[in-house]
Amino acid sequence: MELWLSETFGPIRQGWKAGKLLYQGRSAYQDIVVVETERFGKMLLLDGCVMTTEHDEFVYHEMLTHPAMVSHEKPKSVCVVGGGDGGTVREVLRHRDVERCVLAEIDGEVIEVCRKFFPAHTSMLDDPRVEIEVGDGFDYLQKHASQFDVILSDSTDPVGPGEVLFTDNYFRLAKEALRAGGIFVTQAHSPWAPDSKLALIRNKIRDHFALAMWYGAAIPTYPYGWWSFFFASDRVHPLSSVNLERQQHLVDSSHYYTAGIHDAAFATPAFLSREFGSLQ
Ligand code: SPD
Repeated sequence: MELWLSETFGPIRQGWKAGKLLYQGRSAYQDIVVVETERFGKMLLLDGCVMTTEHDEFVYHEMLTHPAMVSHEKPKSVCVVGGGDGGTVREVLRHRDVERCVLAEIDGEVIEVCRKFFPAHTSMLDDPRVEIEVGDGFDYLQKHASQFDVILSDSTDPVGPGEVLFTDNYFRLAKEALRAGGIFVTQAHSPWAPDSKLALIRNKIRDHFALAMWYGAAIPTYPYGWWSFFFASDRVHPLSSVNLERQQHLVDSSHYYTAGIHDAAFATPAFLSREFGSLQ
């Protein structure tokens, strides 16, 4: 008998041939499931939404992290909001300038489950530069004004515990938690989603930052296989501020991120510009 696992995302359903159910539990915030899949290895789902898999995680984690990190002149202090699986922290620590990386994750059980089932994701969580803050990322930023060079919002989607991380107040706090010249990046849904919140997210970010640029990446296990991010800053432009030497060093050991991918990711397909207006 074949077992299939699926995620329903509005009017579409994506499925994966599944194997063993490795973990199923309920934390104070959400349902946590880890399951074997044939093509993507172990998969983590929170409240039924795919968060990460062993075999395609590098796309999302590299693309959430590196465009901002190579564009900042010296990213010493970084905060990852959400991201309890550890993949984003691992990518942040590939940058030699980083002295401090705070992981502000609301659900400590996600971190523990991932430590057990996703050792490659969590491999850098015990690095001395990492501070793990189990608690509300929103509250954390509120208490830490002007501390970070880069803030990466590695949230769930804008429903449930992740909803607050797409509000106007959250974007304001992110801005206030940055030092001058800082960069904020958030994941931002699929551009194909019929209820796509791209314009809403862009507008809210632009209320607080001079620049909010959309970029995309192909992520096979996320709904529609194509995902969005916003790069926000007051003075750093991702296409003219890249440190080429640091970028090349990174590319040598990346699985997805390259100089070409960096530039191409910021190109907006015509239908998106027509539907949403300027995303750049
Ligand atoms: N629809 C899935 C979006 C998930 C974004 N965050 C994933 C966490 C991986 N570190």
